Amino acid sequence: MPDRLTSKSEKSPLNSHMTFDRKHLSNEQLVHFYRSILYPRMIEEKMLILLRQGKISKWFSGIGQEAIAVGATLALQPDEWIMPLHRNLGVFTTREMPLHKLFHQWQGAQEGYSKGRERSFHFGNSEHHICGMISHLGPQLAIADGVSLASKLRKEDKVALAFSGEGGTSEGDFHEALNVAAVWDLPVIFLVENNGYGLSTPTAEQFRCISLVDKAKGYGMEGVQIDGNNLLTVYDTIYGVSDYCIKHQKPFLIEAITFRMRGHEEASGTKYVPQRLFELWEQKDPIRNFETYLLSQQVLNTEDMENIRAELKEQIEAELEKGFDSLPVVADEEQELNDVYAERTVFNAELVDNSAVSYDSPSVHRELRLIDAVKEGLHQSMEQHANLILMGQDIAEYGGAFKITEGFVSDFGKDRVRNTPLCESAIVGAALGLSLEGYKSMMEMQFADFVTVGFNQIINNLAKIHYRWGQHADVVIRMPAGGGVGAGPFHSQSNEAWFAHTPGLKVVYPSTPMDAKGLLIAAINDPNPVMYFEHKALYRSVSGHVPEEYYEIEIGKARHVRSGEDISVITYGSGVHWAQEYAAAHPQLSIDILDLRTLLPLDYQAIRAAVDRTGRVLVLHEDTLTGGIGGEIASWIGEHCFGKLDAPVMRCGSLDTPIPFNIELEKTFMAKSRLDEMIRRLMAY
Ligand SMILES: Cc1ncc(C[n+]2csc(CCOP(=O)(O)OP(=O)(O)O)c2C)c(N)n1
Repeated sequence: MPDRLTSKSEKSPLNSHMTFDRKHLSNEQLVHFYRSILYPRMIEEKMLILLRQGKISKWFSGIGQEAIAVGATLALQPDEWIMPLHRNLGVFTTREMPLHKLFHQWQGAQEGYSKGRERSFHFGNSEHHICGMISHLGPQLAIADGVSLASKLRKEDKVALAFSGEGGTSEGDFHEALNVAAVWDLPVIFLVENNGYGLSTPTAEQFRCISLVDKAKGYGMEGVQIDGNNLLTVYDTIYGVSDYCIKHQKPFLIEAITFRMRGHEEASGTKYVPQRLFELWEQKDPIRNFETYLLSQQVLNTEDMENIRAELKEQIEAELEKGFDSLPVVADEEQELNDVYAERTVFNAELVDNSAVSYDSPSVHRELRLIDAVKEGLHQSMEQHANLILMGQDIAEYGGAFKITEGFVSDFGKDRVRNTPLCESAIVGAALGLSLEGYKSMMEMQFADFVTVGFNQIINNLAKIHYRWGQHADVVIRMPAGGGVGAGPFHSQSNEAWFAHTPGLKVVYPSTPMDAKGLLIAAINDPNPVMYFEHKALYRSVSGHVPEEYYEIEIGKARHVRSGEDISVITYGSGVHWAQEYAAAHPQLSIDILDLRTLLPLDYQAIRAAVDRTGRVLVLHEDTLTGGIGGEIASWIGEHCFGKLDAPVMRCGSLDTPIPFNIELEKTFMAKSRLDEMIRRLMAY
């Protein structure tokens, strides 16, 4: 336990009498602290008026809890990351974000931090080292793991701090983030603001432990419960804890006891809270108590305080005047679409020129299995990018479930090839944290099926962050997918369509060894989150030419596999091989095959060309039929190429059932079993 944690006040946080211990803080510092805590309170008081006047839309009040946000921020260095929540205005003001810009943000104005795309505190800013929340409670915690891992890898003396409400501690993300931080010895402070209620739910209906801080022990970390309304206690604790975390390279859990003096948000009221609690906590108001202390220490007198208030009031008015002066939002479709993805700034055109990697004229012919091509692409990427970190279950010494990273630990070391606990959500979150700090990362899902437990981070954090506040997520998630291996409903799914529906992600799905290597390299070079699907049944069954050099296959470009005149099969992954086999077995039919290679973004030009070549299109995929990407492609063709069609676009997908274990059942499930019938129907049309 750090020395600085021994002040008297934190031992009995619920005593209504508040004692302050200034330790070595000078009068100037105390005055600075006073201004820092008063400012968000005065801003909020003003916001409550503006809310009533309909000038802002929603407000989550932090009145009564300011000592936590302000004390914590004062205790950290300005370049240490903080992941605040909806009541933590004090973090934003203490990091000196200009109020007029914050006000633009709250109004949804173009000049705000999220260009009007996000509400209230749901934004971040790397200049201020603040990564704001998404609406979902919990995912912010693991992002702190990631930025902290970055500092640890760089051997920088830094800590990261993530907030949670006591309600948020019930989320699985809380458990995962604390566990990963503990196992990886990351200097992260997890700061729980226990304000008694999660919306209307009191702590008695939220958890059964006596104190949340008791959970620390379960994770193998230290923890302390403090009076969250005592500014100096919060400051001193976090100052000391950050020292401890850095020195010992350990995480730490702090439970700050406080109370929410207003409703969950202004519209939700406080009827469910007994009145006596308000009366009790009124006595513990963090600002009034601090004022009493400053007066008693003769640091300030009442006139000084009045002057400070007047000065802050003037500042707030001036800032709001600027804040109200925003331009009307003019929606520009193109701009909106452009901001979904980060631009690739470091772009080596030579890598995607691909003359050396042509399928037709291989420089030096060398055959690799698809699995070896994935491995080579990953290995060369590790050599190329010193800042690329690999994470996944059993990927270090064991080499991963499919042995793709076998030998990587001896080549690149355990810092960069990291075994993870079984915490998919936290690892995706940590990958985002690494990206905030300029790292690239690749996470291996042991099986694509397990992505469901990391889904929220991918769909809501990685995919949306660039559009929301301009931060890229430089993350590749490798997804060993697909069936045909008799592995049943949870080790065989084709779940690419879940992601192809999510703006902000890129989805690639190679079918050949050459593409597997080139697309993986391209995915790692891309600053956006890329879901990289690799079909398990193709790993060892498909071999092909793979150039030795480091090269890319451009994301978003389909491959014309085979020319034909009768029918175009538009497909990807295993479908490419089914279509090729079918074409070889039916030489009387002239079959044209297009391998999409990327499912998001789709190569519409190549799709149009495939329609033009034959006028008859079958979209084929291993994924189940309903809601598969085939429906999207068929619909696009109907809309844009109707005049070129000689028959309706047809789809061949797998049965709309979970994927069965028994190999005979699986055969019937698979789209391949209906391919002949669908081609005959289409040709007969
Ligand atoms: C995953 C998730 N579930 C539900 C909600 C809806 N919700 C928003 S705030 C809130 C209460 C949160 O309580 P707590 O974590 O104690 O924080 P507090 O609001 O008290 O600061 C709930 C249930 C949400 N935002 N995210």
